[in-house]
Amino acid sequence: MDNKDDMINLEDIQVSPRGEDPGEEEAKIADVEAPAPKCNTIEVSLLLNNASKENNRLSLLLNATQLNFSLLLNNASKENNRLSLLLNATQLKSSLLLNNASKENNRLSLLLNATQLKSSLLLNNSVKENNRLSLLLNATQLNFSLLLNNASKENNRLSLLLNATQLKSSLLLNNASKENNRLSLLLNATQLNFSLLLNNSVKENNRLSLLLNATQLNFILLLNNASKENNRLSLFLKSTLQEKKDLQLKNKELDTFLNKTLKSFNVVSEENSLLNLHWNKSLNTIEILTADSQQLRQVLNYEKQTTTQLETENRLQKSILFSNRLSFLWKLCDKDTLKCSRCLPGWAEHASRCYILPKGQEKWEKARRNCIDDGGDLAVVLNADDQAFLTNMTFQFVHQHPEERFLSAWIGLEDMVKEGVHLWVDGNKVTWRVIYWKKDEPNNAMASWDRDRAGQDCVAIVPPKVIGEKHWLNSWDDIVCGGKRHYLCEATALSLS
Ligand SMILES: [Ca+2]
Repeated sequence: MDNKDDMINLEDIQVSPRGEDPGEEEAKIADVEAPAPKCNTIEVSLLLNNASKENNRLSLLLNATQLNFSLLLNNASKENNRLSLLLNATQLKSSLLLNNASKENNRLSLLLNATQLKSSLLLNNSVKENNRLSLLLNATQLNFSLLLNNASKENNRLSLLLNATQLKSSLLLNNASKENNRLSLLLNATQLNFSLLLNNSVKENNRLSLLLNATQLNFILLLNNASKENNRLSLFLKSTLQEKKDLQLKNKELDTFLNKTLKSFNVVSEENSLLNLHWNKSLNTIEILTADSQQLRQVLNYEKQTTTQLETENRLQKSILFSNRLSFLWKLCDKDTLKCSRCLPGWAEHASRCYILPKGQEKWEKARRNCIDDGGDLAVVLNADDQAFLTNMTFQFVHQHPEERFLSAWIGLEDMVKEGVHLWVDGNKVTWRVIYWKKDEPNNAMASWDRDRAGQDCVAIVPPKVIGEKHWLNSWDDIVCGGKRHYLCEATALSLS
């Protein structure tokens, strides 16, 4: 804090202290007092005015001074506080420093003690080392004396060794002489051995030449074998080359096959793409068909409604049809399908007529009555087609009913009134264009059992053995009317027009 900024500068206040220059003031007073006494009142008022101004100035000065003093006092107080804080901090630091110094002192005293301990230990060690060195010195001196003693002993030993060596030399010389003799003996023995070895080498040479011959022989054999092996290998090489050629051919074939397969693959790919196109078209078609199907369902529903109406109408018509007045129709019509035949069930239609060949045999008259009861009569042959149809019916009946005894079947032709004049049941005579008698018929033969001697007046068709052969249509035979036979009925077919 700068206290100067807070202080009022006393120099800025223009004050002349009273009595600064008493001479000048006294001169002014003298100048005032010098005029006439008329001016005394004015002078006194001026003086009073001046004194009042001076008094004001002084009071202002006093106030400023008091203010400065109080500011100074305040600053001093602040400075005092700051100093006291500084003093406390300093004291704290001093105590800390003192504490640290004390610690350092302790540390140093400990270090000193440790150093003293180390020094004493070192001193102790040095004393011990000194003792050890003195002992070593003594030992060295002792060793030296011992070495000296040993050297003396060695000297003695060497002189003894010298003597011994000299003795050994003389002995060696002697031994060398002996060795010389031994070597000469050995030389002789060696020469003898050499001659023996020479002899052995000759023998060995012979043995080796024999071995050489055997080896040459073996070599020739091996050469022969090698030649054979070579031939075998060349053959193997040829076969291998052939196999190689075959394999190359197969490889070419496989390449060709591969190319074909690739072409096929391309074709299949193209077909696949075509199938995809077809598939897409099919999908479109399915969509169209689905729409059509919906339309058809609508149509179906309409048809169902129509069907219901028609069924209602049908029931109405059925109720009419099933009435007693029209009951005969149901012999010819199927009640479920309402389909009607022109002939009754079991009857066969031919040329707008209906025919039947019932099981069982009857005399001609009884047979005709049965046919009339069924709404018809015995069959009448009007032309070749009728004859072929009826003859075929008898042939088929025989083959379809092998359990039945079948001789022939009555037709509606007889000559009971006048022998030889054959009439149809419809009243017409037989014409020459429509006659189909079997060979040698009609012969009107008299059977032994025919007591009435009536002869053969009724005609029947005898089934042929084969259909279509020559004369197969000629199947009529006249027979005694009282004999029992199968029979052919004929009725008019229903006309729906
Ligand atoms: Ca006959």
